[in-house]
Amino acid sequence: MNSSVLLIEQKDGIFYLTINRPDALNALNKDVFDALEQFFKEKKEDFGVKGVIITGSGTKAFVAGADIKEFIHLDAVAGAALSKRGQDIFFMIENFHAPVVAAVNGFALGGGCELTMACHLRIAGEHARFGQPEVNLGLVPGYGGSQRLVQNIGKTRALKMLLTGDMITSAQALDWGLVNEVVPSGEEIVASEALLNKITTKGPLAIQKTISLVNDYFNKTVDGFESEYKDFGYTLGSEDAKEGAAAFIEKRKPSFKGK
Ligand code: DAK
Repeated sequence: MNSSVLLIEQKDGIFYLTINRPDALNALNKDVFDALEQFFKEKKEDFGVKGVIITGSGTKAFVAGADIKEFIHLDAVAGAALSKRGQDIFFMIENFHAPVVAAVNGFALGGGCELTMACHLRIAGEHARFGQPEVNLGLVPGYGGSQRLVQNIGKTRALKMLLTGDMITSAQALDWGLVNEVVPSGEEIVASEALLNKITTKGPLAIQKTISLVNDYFNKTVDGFESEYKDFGYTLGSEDAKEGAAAFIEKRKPSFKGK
């Protein structure tokens, strides 16, 4: 599976997705959404996938937003339907069983900032810029930005970003907790790999369940504490937990099987 707007490579269970529309600063159009949806649908139950890194083509932009030239002609009904579809695809990313890292190599604006927030972790290059400039176009965010920005940086800061449309630097994003790490420009992928390589040494079931438990905190229809004690029991009864404890006692590295 490879489309020209989404380049997909794989090495040792880590998938590298590059949004590849450099002439439009990697703006999200229908083809990009189709390709993202296809990838995350196909890999939903593929536990051979240990992690995913999403980045943008070139050095200037991660993703400079939804493709303004594509959505401008839509009416209210079509716009709402498209917004819902984009949200659903971003939920697939947020709920993916393995960690997804956004390697933010430049502008992450509007839909681009929203895409980074659908990922579990964010590594930003020093030159990266984040913003939700929808108000400049007379719009509100359509792919979860009004919700996930508040989750990530709090209401006060989120409202300022959303109401002014101003961009923030990667240093500011780090200070506000929007990204996990800032690295020299050009080192976003290497740093994302290092982070994933650390995570992939842990128990795969525990990683899966941790992602889902943290997501439960924000899911108004479930009780995260209830999920936690159930998942605790589930992981405690797993072969991985027995292997983890045995490895500790025998002073060796665990060999987890994801069972
Ligand atoms: N869409 C389409 N083309 C884009 C683009 C975008 N979001 N961003 C940049 N480009 C294109 C430019 O048009 C230009 O193309 P040419 O003119 O060369 O053909 C090329 O990329 C290079 O851009 P610039 O010449 O502007 O480059 P600069 O370095 O001067 O400026 C910039 C970089 C990132 C500051 C600037 O390009 C910029 O402000 N871009 C737009 C940022 C933005 O407002 N993005 C949209 C945010 S709103 C929806 C759901 C969600 C949304 C919308 C609808 N529905 C469900 C319907 C979400 C909307 C958003 O994301």
